Amino acid sequence: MKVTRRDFFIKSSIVTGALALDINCAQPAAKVNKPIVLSTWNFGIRANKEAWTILGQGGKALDAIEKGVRLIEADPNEHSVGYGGRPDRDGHVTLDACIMDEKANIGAVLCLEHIMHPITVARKVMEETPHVMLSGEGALDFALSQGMEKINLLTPDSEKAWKDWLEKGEYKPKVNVENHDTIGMIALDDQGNLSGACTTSGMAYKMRGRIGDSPIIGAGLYVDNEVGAATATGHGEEVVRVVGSFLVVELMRSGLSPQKACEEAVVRIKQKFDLRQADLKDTQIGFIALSKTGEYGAYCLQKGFNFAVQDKVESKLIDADYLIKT
Ligand code: SD4
Repeated sequence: MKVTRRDFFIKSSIVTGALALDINCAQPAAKVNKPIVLSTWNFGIRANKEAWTILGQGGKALDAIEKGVRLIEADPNEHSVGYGGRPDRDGHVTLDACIMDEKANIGAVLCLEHIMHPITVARKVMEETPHVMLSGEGALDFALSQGMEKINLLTPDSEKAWKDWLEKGEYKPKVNVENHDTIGMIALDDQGNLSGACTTSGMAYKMRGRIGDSPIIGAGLYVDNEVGAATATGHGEEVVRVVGSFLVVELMRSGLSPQKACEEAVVRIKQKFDLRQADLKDTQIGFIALSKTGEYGAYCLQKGFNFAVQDKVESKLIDADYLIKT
């Protein structure tokens, strides 16, 4: 049979197409490290273990992160989250939290008092209301309407520390120094879905009504199920200024690894200090990030921030690398 020039082109393009298809099929699928969970600070080890009771059974990241951070919220010996948290300078323990799932559902509570588990109230805001944020009295009323108990969050320990602080009453919030650590947790489940939670009592002895980054979606936490998730800890005002967690996720979207994205976000924060000629000596900011493939990274402004990772292989605490080395 005579092969015309036209036939030749059709046949060769089919072959080329098939080859391209073959090449695509031959590409090994990117290995996904899942499930995996990351949390800020030392208590992240315990929180991750708690989350793993769900993640390790093939459960949902959303359920795992809520369960994981609740453990720390309920611990009176952790003075930076939930029950036993340091109060504001007038003695009120006010809590901030937010949650985000793989479908971009979000919920947050700001300046919530008297409730043990702000993260659960945030989840209820997400699932039971047409809104995404509730604050103060309204958040408390809502929590009570959901059957949550009204309690005193100021433990004797925290009350004593506050009264000691009042003797000087010097209003100079120092983040790392006052050991004021938020728990941010991000996880990738067996189904390949990401979710995150962030919960805190905020900066110790803050002004009444002060809100940091932690309950602000985009600042304290961000999840994009196509790309990755990030969460922040440290001096909230500085994280809000660059919409930190959203920035990290967007940098990942543009091709940076989770590690490089966290580094770039911290550099961006330092640039804003420089712009204002502000002193960053007593400031700490840390980010952790997790990609859709289970790759992770972390970075902070200065020495002292660590984070916990748990996957199928191990559970470990890692000291994050930092920007200011002098
Ligand atoms: C805040 N980002 O309220 C929180 C505090 C914190 O480590 O994370 N400290 O600004």
